[in-house]
Amino acid sequence: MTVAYIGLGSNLDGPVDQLNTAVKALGGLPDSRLDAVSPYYANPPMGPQDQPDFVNGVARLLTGLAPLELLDALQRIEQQQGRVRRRRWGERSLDLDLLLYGNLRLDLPRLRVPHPGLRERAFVLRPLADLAPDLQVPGLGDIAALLSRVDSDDLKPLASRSTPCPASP
Ligand code: 5RU
Ligand code: CA
Ligand code: CA
Repeated sequence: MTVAYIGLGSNLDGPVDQLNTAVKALGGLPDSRLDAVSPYYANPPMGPQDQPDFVNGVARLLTGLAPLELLDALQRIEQQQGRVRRRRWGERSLDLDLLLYGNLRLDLPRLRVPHPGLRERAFVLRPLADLAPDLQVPGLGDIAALLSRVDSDDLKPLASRSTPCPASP
């Protein structure tokens, strides 16, 4: 079994529900066990800014799937949830990224691991650090040093991943 970290993102069609549904689907993947899910963070879009804020988080999966098998599985979950995507770097209802796969480094046409955007993205580094404060990112060093180099002031932790607000009395 290999420890894989999956980035979760959405800014369309009920982002928190999208992430919760995806987390359930991750838990059902063959030959795999969902190990932990970070808090979710609302945060402004990077790239094109004329789109809604995102909700982002990270899940940790123990898996016997090979990297490309896992990538296929992530893309199937995106499709099963009816992924809508309008333009490059634009709004989408669900984005699942394979961020890390053990200590592997991969540079394939379909898949680069560690994820090439990791270094500059607070919305990935912060939840990764929540799950694994002592993580060593292959080729990039320790997560705390990486996190200290980005601005995470705009990340707003959401109160809960899935518990609805109680009805007022
Ligand atoms: C350029 C810079 C393009 C950073 C992209 C997300 C990037 C995003 C996301 C937030 C994109 C790739 N912004 N922008 N969360 N994805 N906050 O998941 F990430 S498009
Ligand atoms: Ca992404
Ligand atoms: Ca993606």
